[in-house]
Amino acid sequence: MVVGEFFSVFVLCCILLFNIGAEGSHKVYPHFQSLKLAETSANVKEVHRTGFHFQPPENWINDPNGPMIYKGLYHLFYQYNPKGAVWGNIVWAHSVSKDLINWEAIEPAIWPSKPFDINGCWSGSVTILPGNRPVILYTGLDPQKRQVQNYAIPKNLSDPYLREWIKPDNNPLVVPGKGMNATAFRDPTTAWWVDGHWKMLVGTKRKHRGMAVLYRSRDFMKWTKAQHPLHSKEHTGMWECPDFFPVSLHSDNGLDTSVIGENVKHVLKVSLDLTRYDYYTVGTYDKNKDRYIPDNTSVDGWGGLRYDYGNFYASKSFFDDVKNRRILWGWANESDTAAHDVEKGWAGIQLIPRTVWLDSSRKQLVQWPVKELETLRWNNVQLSNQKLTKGNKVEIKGITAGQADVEVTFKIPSLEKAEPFDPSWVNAQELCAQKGSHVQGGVGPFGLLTLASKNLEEYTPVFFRVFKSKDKHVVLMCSDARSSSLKQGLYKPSFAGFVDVDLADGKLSLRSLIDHSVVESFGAGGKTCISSRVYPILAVMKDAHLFAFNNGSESVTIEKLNAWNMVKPKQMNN
Ligand SMILES: *[C@@H]1O[C@H](CO)[C@@H](O)[C@H](O)[C@H]1NC(C)=O
Ligand SMILES: *[C@@H]1O[C@H](CO)[C@@H](O)[C@H](O)[C@H]1NC(C)=O
Ligand SMILES: *[C@@H]1O[C@H](CO)[C@@H](O)[C@H](O)[C@H]1NC(C)=O
Ligand SMILES: *[C@@H]1O[C@H](CO)[C@@H](O)[C@H](O)[C@H]1NC(C)=O
Ligand SMILES: *[C@H]1O[C@@H](CO)[C@H](O)[C@@H](O)[C@@H]1NC(C)=O
Repeated sequence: MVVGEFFSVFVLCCILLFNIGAEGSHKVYPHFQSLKLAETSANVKEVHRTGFHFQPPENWINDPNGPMIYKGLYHLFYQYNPKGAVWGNIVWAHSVSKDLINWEAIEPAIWPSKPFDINGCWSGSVTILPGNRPVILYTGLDPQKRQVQNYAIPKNLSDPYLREWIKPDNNPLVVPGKGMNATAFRDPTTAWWVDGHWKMLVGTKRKHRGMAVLYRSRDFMKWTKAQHPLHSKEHTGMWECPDFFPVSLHSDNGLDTSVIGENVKHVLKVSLDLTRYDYYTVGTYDKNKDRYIPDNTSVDGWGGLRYDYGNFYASKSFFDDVKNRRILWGWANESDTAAHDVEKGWAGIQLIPRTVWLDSSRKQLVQWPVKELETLRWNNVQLSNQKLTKGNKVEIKGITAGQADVEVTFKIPSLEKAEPFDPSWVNAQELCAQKGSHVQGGVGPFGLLTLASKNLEEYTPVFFRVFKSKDKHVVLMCSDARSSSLKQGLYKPSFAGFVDVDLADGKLSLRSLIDHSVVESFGAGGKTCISSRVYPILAVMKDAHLFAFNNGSESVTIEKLNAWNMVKPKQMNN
């Protein structure tokens, strides 16, 4: 197809775009689903392509599925359209890795082929059964487009790559029961084993009440629905991709999903289709009543804690029993139009896998990029004891600022000048929109200007601002995309979250992973995380710059800053 033809088709598509509710929450672009542009300029395709994030060579991806470690290899499956850069034709693509960083793509694991998944193979999880036998639970769409829960097993357990999967004919294992909404019943969790039963969750809703329904089985084959959901919450809408796992009270180590007892708390995460963010609570699992009760320190629903206050959805965790850690994968979509995705030929990335554990406050989780990421660091640049007075900025030179890992600790000599906090400011994103990096404050804004053009025509500031409320300080963290690109028509939110941190030592740390079109940031050692997708047109490749800045009247000091170039992984699916 010549480019001219493409554009006339494209105009037509724009007029015809429509959204079928029953297809989950992805807009359906039937005309784009199988469309590949023969001639895509290398520039369009490559300038915003990530270097060290997980991304297949082309096409659409969404939810990470069934992550696990098996015989020394990490496996990641993910929702993938083999035919185009918009959602559709979804299969379970499959990649393996020795280190979570260098990935090798192998053939898809499952695709629609049997009555119980003929209309779709949607998200799910892996459970490792005794005897080291992984089994996939996933949502299939049957001939009536009902969402049913199926299983698949490896054909050859001696193959560490688990290349081939069998979908036995006794599927589906679970169908939507009487009174359940068959088009809102999906994403089975990893099952856990307690008191002689396997238990697993499926996300659903009843009217506007979101819920995680619980199923029990003795043999993993015959499943019975429990009378009550494990948990539900009114007015939250459809719960997608529930994830339920224990965290240790006494250590940062991860735990197998079946661990239960005195020394653990449980975490329930749900992806709220209505807001498209991942929320979690910390709470208690009562195994006898099969109920989960969030702690009174965790807000339940969409005012609650989020894994990431930016672009991060449909996440899934797994227990790595070799390194004793729980690892979390999350998907970030594009912030660009579907038409531009088609032009680029790709859409969606997986964010860097994160180790998660319970914070010592026991009120929230902490997340940090897996240690293996550091093997890509190269060419370290350092700064220390650099004072930044109001309006000052300092450029971090000597690294490729378009693809970098930067860690900085700021020292705040005094909190006296902190601006008063208005208790009505409950929405961090709105507050960040009001008080961006150019709105000078008392303590802050200070932080990094990532993916910045030389004269700041474009930049994505990631920064803190400290307020004083009645009895404590309130710390706001922003990753503000509003000035990220001169290009029109992009989604440029002022993503932000609050950071529950003790400022007694006067220190605040920030780490940002910068990778051409993504800035993934970890505030205060991973207490608050924010990921933004941005598409600068000036601040690209060699023309991207990185600065540290302060725009508060209180001076702050860069106690220590380390930045590294990031080399491309040796293998990245291509
Ligand atoms: C199973 O996998 C192992 C290891 O890759 C291989 O040696 C063996 O030939 C496979 N068996 C079959 C039946 O394919
Ligand atoms: C079932 O869920 C679908 C998808 O969210 C929704 O469009 C439909 O209204 C729901 N049906 C009922 C009876 O609630
Ligand atoms: C929250 O729960 C704890 C026990 O877990 C209790 O000691 C505390 O009083 C509760 N706080 C509120 C505000 O209900
Ligand atoms: C700092 O504030 C000044 C005054 O509003 C503004 O011109 C400048 O752009 C700000 N710096 C950043 C990095 O936003
Ligand atoms: C990612 O894209 C933006 C812009 O189109 C939407 O606003 C988000 O809802 C969407 N996020 C997800 C998880 O689909």
